[in-house]
Amino acid sequence: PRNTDSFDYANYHTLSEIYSFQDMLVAENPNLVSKIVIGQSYEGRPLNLLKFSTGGSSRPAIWIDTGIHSREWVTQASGLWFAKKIVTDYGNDSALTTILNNMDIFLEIATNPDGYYFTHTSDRMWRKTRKPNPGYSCYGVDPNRNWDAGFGLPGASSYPCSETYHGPSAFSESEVKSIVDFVKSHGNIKAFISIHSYSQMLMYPYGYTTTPVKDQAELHALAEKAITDLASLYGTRYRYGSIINVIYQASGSTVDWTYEQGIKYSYTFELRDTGTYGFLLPAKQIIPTAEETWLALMALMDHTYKN
Ligand code: ING
Ligand code: ZN
Repeated sequence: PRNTDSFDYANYHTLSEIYSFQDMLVAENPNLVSKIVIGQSYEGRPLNLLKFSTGGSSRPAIWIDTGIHSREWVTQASGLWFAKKIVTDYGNDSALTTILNNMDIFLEIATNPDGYYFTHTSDRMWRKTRKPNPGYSCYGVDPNRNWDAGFGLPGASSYPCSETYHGPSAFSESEVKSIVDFVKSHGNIKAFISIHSYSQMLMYPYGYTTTPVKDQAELHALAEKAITDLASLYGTRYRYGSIINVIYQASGSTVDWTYEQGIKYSYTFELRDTGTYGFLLPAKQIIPTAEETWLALMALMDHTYKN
């Protein structure tokens, strides 16, 4: 496509198509969208953020990431749709316009680019990063077990060939460390939303312990509102609650760390479906998935703005 209007949101795209989409969106919307390179992947690919901002400096911000697990293709595809939705709705949808007149949105679509490339070229079911593990013939660390919140506790594996290998140390993966450095240096991120698939769940911390977070009541009520809005479009049913209660014990995960950094509205999604197609969700479900998820994102962002 020559522009983001003719981009095919209803199909899956390669990494290079995602990168060119990002550059097109910036070129078309120079007063709203910019690209920030926060680092590079193990194999040297750029880690790109789209920044949606109408001005100010270090405004309170919302973070959204997709694709930290490379095989979860509906998440990167939804991220592309969200990016276009933001530029389309700004100035037209009053709720989103108000949010963007006061806050910035950061969107990392290809959060694990090496893994995503590998899912297109070698192994569609690749989840982890692509860094070699010294002394082993298997590759990669689980970037959702590599964060310094309960790092290495039960809910991750110390075996390098495991799909949930936590890595040699917290933040060993540049894909993770680059986000950590960005979040810390920004210092004003109010909501952090990390998007996975599949299982249809909306969860908040913790994953590594059954101890409830101090904001449990508020996070639970907001999750219920968000999944109710989501279901209003196509009837898609989500479960919600803390990670450890809703899915399983998981240590070193993204949003446990962001919550412990003081980002109260730390949430993680598992998008469609519940297992019929799993990671291989048919492309015809991309737009409906993105549309319904957007309603939940708006609920989370609107509450963040108002609190
Ligand atoms: N599931 C997640 C995983 O990393 C999860 C579940 C999400 C755990 C968020 C902790 C935090 O195991 C998938 N599908 O990746
Ligand atoms: Zn995942």
